[in-house]
Amino acid sequence: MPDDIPSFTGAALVLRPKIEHALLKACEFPGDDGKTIVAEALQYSLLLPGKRLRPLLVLLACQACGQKAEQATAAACALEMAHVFSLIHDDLPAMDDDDLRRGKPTNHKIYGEGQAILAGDGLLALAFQILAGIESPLIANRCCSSLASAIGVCGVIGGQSDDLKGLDKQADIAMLNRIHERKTAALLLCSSEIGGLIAEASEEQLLALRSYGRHLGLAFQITDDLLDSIGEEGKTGKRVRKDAAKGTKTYPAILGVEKSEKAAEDAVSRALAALAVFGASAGPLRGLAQYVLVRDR
Ligand code: GRG
Repeated sequence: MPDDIPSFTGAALVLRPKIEHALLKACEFPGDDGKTIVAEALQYSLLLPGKRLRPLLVLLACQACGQKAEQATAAACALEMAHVFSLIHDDLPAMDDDDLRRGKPTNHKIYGEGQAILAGDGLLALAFQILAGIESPLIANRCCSSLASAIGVCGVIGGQSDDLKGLDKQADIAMLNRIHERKTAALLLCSSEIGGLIAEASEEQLLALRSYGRHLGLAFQITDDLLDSIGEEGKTGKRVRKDAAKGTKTYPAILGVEKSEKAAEDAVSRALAALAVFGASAGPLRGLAQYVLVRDR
């Protein structure tokens, strides 16, 4: 397999600062004079240093379809906002009850539960507002619809609901895949699809991007489980060994570490195969899939 990781890291080096700048601008709320606590609370979580994987995916998918990555910057911010909504809510005491995220105290530890709930809600509203503002009404409509299904009952929220119900504690691999297809992969699928939509990709390209995002999402979740099982808190910026302590079923808990690594590699191979319809313009997307296997945070 050719090593495309440098192509991804090179692109990420250029694009991450642009994403950071756009995120900062997108959550300024001039009409609010920056006075409400909820604006400060959502800025806190949004602007902490995340990997910015979903916005990068939007930009690189747009580039793979032959357009300038920067063309999709606003939509990329929307995807990061939807992601951070899910992180803030996931960390709440009623959900995963976490005190550390991106190396800092979780939102509710600083602002209290009520404000943290509102900060998540505010981010999701802003994400849809940004997508609705895309110049072409047809593309705006398809992007809003894509994000709504990725976040909704058949996506992240449904996956989280099954997780909360404890389904993952008795899960076999098929059930675990089903939870993570929604909880993790749905938003990565949506990110690559939205990048393609902004670039006015063909239906064949959109299909390829959806398949890529879905397999990438599963690979990403398996490595997330591996990082929880064998990674270091100092590097991941979140608590580790939580899954085993809570009895949550994970890929390494069911398959063992070696077979989980193999499952992640297989998912990456499927993600790469989906990109066969693209030429050199998808090099950074290929590199991103390979990077997921070696990431340490
Ligand atoms: C509360 C509706 C709702 C959903 C919560 C985000 C989530 C769903 C759960 C968090 C736990 C988890 C394992 C989610 C899977 C997705 C995932 C690995 C999120 C972390 O994404 P990263 O590693 O985080 O990209 P950064 O901070 O780098 O953006």
